[in-house]
Amino acid sequence: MTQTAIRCSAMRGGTSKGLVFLADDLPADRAVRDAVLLAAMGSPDRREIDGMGGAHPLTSKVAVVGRSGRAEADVEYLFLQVWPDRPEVSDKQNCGNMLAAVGPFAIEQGLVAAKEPETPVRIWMRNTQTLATALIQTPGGRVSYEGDARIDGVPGTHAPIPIEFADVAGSSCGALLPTGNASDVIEGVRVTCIDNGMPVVCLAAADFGLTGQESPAELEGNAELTKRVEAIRLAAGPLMNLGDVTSATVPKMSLLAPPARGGAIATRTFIPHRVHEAIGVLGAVSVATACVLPGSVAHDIAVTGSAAEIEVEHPTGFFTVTIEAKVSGGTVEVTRSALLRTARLLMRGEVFVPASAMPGGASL
Ligand code: NQM
Repeated sequence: MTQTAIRCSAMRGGTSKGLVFLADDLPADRAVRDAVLLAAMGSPDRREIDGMGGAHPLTSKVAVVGRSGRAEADVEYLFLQVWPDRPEVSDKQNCGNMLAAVGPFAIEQGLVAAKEPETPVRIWMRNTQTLATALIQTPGGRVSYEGDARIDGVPGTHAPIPIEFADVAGSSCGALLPTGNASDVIEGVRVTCIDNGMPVVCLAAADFGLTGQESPAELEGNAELTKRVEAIRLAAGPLMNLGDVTSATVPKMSLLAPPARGGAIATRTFIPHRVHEAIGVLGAVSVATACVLPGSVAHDIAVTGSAAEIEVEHPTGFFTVTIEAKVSGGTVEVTRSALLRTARLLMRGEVFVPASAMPGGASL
């Protein structure tokens, strides 16, 4: 069969993995682009056997990177979630994990000149129209992936990639608290709807008869639970200014419980149908923000001191979020959030899609 070759890199970004493309290498037409990405990943198919996708939302991701014309940014990053088992590509959410791969990719591809010994890369996140700055290790003017930074959910250690967000509150929902309340009752359950970079519905695990220490497989296998959580999600969507979220990957649904391992709060997060083996980056930022918000479901459960670091417990460890916030009365204003990720270039080359998926592409 005649196939079309498209340049791309396979990268791990944080606890996620996917393909990273230069914007110019993909079709400009959105429908054609999506058909190409579905073919590249092997979707729709639960196993994504005929493509590069990893058969799980966390390993079926795409980042599209190009130069930015904005004064405040070096590059632009569009995140696309390729559903493994549905012929759908969604740009309705951001991804802070794949974001970690963007800086190294931009330097490797010559979009940003490396400095000595590290290079800040200012990234305009197109999904949420917000800015992140990632600091990439570039000793000798080359990206270094080696180092002693460890993030839970990834074996071994790698070069640290600290990432800072200036102001991501309300980036998808229009407000940090899109319903205007620190807590609401939806489908009879008390919830906190919050968006500090990722729309998240915070729920108390105890309200579902859970400890919050269950494994992702246990939670996914609990049909009654998944039905209730999805009913709350569908009702929360319009209340969070997200409209009908039936086929959207947001909001994320985070079941919260008191910390069990010395952190601030325990989480189990539906993203939104599979349960995350860890927690998403901006998802963790939203949960951490809820922890310091008086009157929220998270605030009532969390054990937080006065330190700016919030240790979010998840199924495979901890996610530490640094939050600088002004809490006054019942509101919170987050002035800065920061966290640590790592990333690695896994493969660079060409991905092949059937020529029928990309009419006019260079064929083999
Ligand atoms: O919340 C998973 C991930 C994510 C998204 C998800 C993410 C984020 O772990 O910023 O990173 O919640 O869909 O990659």
